[in-house]
Amino acid sequence: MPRYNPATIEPEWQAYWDKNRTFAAPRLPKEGAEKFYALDMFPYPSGDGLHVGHPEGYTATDIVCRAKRMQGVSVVHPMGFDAFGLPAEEHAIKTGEHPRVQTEKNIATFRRQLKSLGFSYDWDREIATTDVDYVRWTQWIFLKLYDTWFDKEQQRGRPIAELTIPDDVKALGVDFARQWVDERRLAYQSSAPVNWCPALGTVLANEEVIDGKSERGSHPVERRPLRQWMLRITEYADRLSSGLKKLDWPEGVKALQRNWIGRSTGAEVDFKLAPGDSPGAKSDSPGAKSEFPEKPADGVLRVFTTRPDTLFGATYMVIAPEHPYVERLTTPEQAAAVKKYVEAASFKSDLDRTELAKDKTGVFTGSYAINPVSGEPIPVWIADYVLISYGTGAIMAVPAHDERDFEFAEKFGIEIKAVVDPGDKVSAEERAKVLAGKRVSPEAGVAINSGEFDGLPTAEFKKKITAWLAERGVGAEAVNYKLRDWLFSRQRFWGEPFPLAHELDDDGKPTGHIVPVPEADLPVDLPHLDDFKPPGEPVPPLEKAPEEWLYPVIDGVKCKRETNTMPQWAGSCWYYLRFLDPKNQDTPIDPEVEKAWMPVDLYIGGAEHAVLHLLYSRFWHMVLHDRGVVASPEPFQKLVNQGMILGENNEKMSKSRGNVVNPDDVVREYGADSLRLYEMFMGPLPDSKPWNMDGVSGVYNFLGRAWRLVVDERSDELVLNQAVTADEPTGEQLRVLHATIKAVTEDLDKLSFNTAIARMMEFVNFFTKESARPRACLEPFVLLLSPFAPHLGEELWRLLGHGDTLAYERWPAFDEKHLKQDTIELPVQIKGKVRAKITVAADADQAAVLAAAKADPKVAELIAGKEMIKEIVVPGRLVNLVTKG
Ligand code: ANZ
Repeated sequence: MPRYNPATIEPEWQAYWDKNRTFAAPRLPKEGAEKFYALDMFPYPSGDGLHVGHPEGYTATDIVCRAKRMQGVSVVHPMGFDAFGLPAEEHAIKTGEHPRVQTEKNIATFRRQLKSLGFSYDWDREIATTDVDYVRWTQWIFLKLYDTWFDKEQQRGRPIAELTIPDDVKALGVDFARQWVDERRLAYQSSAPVNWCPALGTVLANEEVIDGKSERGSHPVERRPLRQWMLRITEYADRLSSGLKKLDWPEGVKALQRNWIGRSTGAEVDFKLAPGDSPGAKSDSPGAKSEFPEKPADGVLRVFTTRPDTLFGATYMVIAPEHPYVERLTTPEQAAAVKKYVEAASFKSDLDRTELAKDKTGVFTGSYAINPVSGEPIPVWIADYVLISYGTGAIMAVPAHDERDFEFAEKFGIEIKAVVDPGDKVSAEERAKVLAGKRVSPEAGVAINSGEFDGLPTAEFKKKITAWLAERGVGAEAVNYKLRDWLFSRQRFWGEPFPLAHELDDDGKPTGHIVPVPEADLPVDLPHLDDFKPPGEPVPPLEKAPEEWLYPVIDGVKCKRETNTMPQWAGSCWYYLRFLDPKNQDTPIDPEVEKAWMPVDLYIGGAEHAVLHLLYSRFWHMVLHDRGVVASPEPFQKLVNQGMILGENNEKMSKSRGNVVNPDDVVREYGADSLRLYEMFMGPLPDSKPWNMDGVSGVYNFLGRAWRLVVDERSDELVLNQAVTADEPTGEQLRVLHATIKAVTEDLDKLSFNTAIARMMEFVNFFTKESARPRACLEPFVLLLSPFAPHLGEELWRLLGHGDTLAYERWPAFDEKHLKQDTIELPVQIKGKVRAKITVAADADQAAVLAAAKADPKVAELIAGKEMIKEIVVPGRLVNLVTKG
């Protein structure tokens, strides 16, 4: 009758843990104990509920946490919800129901599901990014980003005219001073292109645009410039890159982050525009010594190049279609073609424009610029393979040595002039082609066709030419990052409002001044809307907010609130901090608490967050660190990416394929312990693995065997199996137990859960065959099993006579001495014939083995009175005694 029945055991233990707050972590780590902060990437509470991919990483951290608690470590293991986002807003647009209502329903489902899986979260710490109290501190942090310079320079609260800023800036007046200060803020406004879909009447996120069309309905999407908020993450590019060194993260993720940041070194070079549009006019080479100005002078095109050594081979220039000089450089004859080209480019995303394989397109402006080293005029083109957002938005094109330029020059018949001889880096045939301008060669080599610099190796030439340009004030060393400032505003309703407003003049027009909402007035909550439909223009839905929300008076100043909202990334940038001090009303996190618990010791989540989330949150953390809010320099010390769980046929699980496994169904049929154990047994945590229901039933059977090891299934009562004894374990039983403890403990340290489970299976197989199963072996085993199958663990522990939860029982220790086989049996030969068998300690030395052999009664009888000629002991194998006669 008392069969293993997770459906009754599991809810009981879940209720017990809840009621007793078994996993509540203290405010500060226990004194004298090691601390451990385990973090899961918190889920977005979608309407579909939990997916089997979620419990994979969640089970892994949970196992580690449960084992650590038993090892005396002070553990904090929180959970919450990343709850802003599009689907709730779309639901609101369709039904008119406030996104908060939908979000709360979804959170309730997720919470129920997570609890049904027996995770040892400290639920007292639960937060959702949409909680008004959480939003308050997200806004508070935004203000820190906005005001950084003021705080750093201790200028807060001073009027512009009294700021300590350079005199030459001050001399230019208040507006200029304000601009100077704004340039030092980490949050600033800028016009950036958005994906505007006229048919849907809404702005779309990049993920919602596929090949220039809306994901929904496949309508054309335009890129329209819009005033936006940006975060100056580029200021932290270097630290974001160098800080990776010290982190225990997968190398692949580090490489992705480094590539994303993409540090490039080279030079900026100024090209003077040719006077008029005549290609004949040769200008003077730069002569007089001068400084390279911070911004290019009027009538100068500045480029960024990683190969200043190829300057003599620059046969044309390209500016991005968005470059401010487009109009100025376009001659009347070219105007129509340029207009058409620029418009077409506005429909393309950066990705569409830069993919190497794409056919190069472009249009000539009709104007020329002067190559600063040769003094030759070269044509200026507009082409969309040059991005406005990188470097200076303009390039010198060197078709002989750059692949994109080569393709472009071939297509448009532009001169290709080799200036680097690749030497023997390529075949003789190839080299001849390069030198003749018939092949592109990006390799380094030796300078040719470069005047006085001929013969210099590339690296040396780079340094020399950069110095040469700098001396003449037309160039300087420069570093560029692929990383761009973070476009931080969205034209959405369901996000955090910015804690900012725009000052209005008496006529109700914006003066251009920004008024931060005072800290004491935070949070700025979202207003009530009757209609969530997008406004039909590329403006935020909050433009339709009620007047009393939209037009506040702040410090006596009439304002209009900022109507953009923050992106979903904002909330996930700092949730790990709030988890540590979720109820604090005075600050986002008490510094004492932060210091004691941070950094996160183990962060597990999907590889899809390898770049953005981890970069954004590190950026915020560094800013908070610089502002003294947190002491830790980095948030996540160790990161592990779980692999993807695929459908049975090795395909991605998706609704359209109909192969999604619902964890609720698995729990109903097999129980949470089986789901947990199965997901850990599927294979190594970082690997992708296909789902297989037979596998679930396999681990379910294993748990049933573990149950029967302890419980008498044939009895009507829930009683112990009669094989469970108080006996001393045999040597072999001890050996199996200690080998299991050792393997499981070490595998846990390596997060190698599947192998740990395999060892526990061996244990169960062995003890199932033992007719006497000493408690001294079963109890430690139950403790070992409990992090993996916590409900079963608790239940067996109780049946073995313990009143309380095992959550804080001491983790079993292993003793090396039991790992060896205690005794061995050896044959004893006399003159080559086996006469007896002796049992000796496995590690007995030769003398002891020999003594034991001679002491055997039979042997003693046979050798009595005989002369010994030879005594041979082959350790571990045999003893051979050779006697005379
Ligand atoms: C001349 C040249 C010659 C270049 C040569 C390369 C090879 P990374 O490594 O990505 O930093 N570039 C600069 N700004 C650009 C922009 N906004 N859009 C597209 N391309 C741009 O590469 C920098 C190189 O990419 C620069 O060096 C420039 O081309 C191009 F044999 O200048 B190079």
